[in-house]
Amino acid sequence: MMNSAVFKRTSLAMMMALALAACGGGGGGSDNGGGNNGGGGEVTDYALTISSNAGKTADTLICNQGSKSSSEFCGLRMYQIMVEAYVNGDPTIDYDTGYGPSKHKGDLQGIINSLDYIKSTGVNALWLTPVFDSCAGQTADPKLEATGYFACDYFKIDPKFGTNSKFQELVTKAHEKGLYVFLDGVFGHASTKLKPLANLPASLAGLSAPKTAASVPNGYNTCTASTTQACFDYSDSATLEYFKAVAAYYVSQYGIDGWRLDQAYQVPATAWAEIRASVEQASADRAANGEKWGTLGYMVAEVWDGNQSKVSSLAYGSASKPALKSAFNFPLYYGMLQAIGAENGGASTSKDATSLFASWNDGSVYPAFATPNLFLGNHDVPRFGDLLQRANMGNPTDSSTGEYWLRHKAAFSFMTATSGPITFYYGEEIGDQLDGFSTAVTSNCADLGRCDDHVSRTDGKVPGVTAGYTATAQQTDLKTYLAALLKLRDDHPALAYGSLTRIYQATPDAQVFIARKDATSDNVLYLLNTKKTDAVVTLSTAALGATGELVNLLDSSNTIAASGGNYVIKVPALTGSFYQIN
Ligand SMILES: [Ca+2]
Ligand SMILES: [Ca+2]
Repeated sequence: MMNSAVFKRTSLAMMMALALAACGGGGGGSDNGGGNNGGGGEVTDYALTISSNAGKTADTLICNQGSKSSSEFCGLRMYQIMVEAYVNGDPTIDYDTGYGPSKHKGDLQGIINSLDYIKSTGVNALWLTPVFDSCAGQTADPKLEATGYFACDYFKIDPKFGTNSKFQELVTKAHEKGLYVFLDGVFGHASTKLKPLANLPASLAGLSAPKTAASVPNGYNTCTASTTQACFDYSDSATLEYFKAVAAYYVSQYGIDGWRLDQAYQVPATAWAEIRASVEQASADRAANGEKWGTLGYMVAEVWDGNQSKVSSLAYGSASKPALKSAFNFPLYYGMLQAIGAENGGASTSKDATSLFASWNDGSVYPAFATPNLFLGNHDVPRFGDLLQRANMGNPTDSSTGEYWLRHKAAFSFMTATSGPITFYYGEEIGDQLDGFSTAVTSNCADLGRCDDHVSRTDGKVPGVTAGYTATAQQTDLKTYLAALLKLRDDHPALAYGSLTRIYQATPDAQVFIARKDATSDNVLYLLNTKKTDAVVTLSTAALGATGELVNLLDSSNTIAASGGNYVIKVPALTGSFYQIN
């Protein structure tokens, strides 16, 4: 979770940001690339002519193979909830302290109360940050206890969040609404107050305690024991057996659908292979018993690194020795920030659409089973909205067609067009940000709750559930757009499972990303304009590989027929467009 060795991409385009920052999203732009904007103030649409395509790429990964049957994981649309911050459903149990700006009153009842809202965003899965007992009030850092990332009892739900039966209620009710449930597994480190066998279920009688060590010498494990954490030693087989049992138990007993795995590099890849097998067996046993839920067995690693090779070795293992089959796509996350938003370095670091398919994030080094999970933010990084504000790329007071909201929509559209699982951090659906925060706080940030690595943990905002919260028109518009995108993704296998053929993303202007997605008979053209000027794309039928009519999938009244061997497609500034290829 925190204190990760962050691989941060540095910008090559700091100066470009000044040119980009000058204009609004509504047509007042000066960055039209053609140099023909002098004098009258009229902005000519940016024109591109494309007569050939760049070819099929990255179709070795399992989600890019055009088949829905290749992996159910590819269709996941996850919603991450920071439990301690999200929604206060039970005022008798509150942490009242923690890292970040929320009031630290969140609990399981608050999530149950919010399930209809969560479902309405279009997601089909929940990821809850850790919910196990963290021995509140007993350790050296009470704020850390609230995060859940330092558990003292893996078999007891945190009394500050609810009870074991309340957790079962949450899983059951989420399943009734068609939502998978994933827990957050921290299997490399724990609370200094660890009591691993205190509430051991009868079905696991005889299980030995995992072994802890002051410092774990193995090269894979970056954990060092301290006044706030214990470290698990996987050189002792008891440790592996313990976590195999924990991981399988929540599938068997509660019917969870899998795990998100915190700081996955703290557990050796060989151990992950065995823990994964344990979860897969428990999931298969439920399926054999006729259970509908608790049968997916999805496991996704957090290896916070922009270097694909490190993600590959620490999370995926190798083709001959697979470890985990999915990992968060940090490399492409950084690519999205560069192309559509900004990294946390203060000034704008906007590059161009080439960051969306660069050699450092194109997935080419991963084994074929790899299932990267793309996200736009999480509890450890500033929210996308605050990064936009930091880089002077818009504000939430912008109109719904203003830059702040368009950049959110552009990022959501790119995620929608990317094969494989995707994850939204709570509040992104409404473009949430923290009022009064945009610049990085360097002095006393922990006490202020405004360090970059926890400032995104704002209170959840759920209409009708969160007292005093009413969505603005812009927030409602963004959430409605996201729901439409996610329905599109559900309806069109080309989006979540399709191969990707890159049509254009190069000179003379690299700020428009154009690709087609294909899953047998489902064929979609996706165009993303990362410029602040509308683009008119003249696309040859040869480059697209089709001659039939194009139908805008978000506006069926918008159809485009080829004429003279070309399609002429207008792509508004900072907008992603989807067309059915006929
Ligand atoms: Ca509470
Ligand atoms: Ca802000």
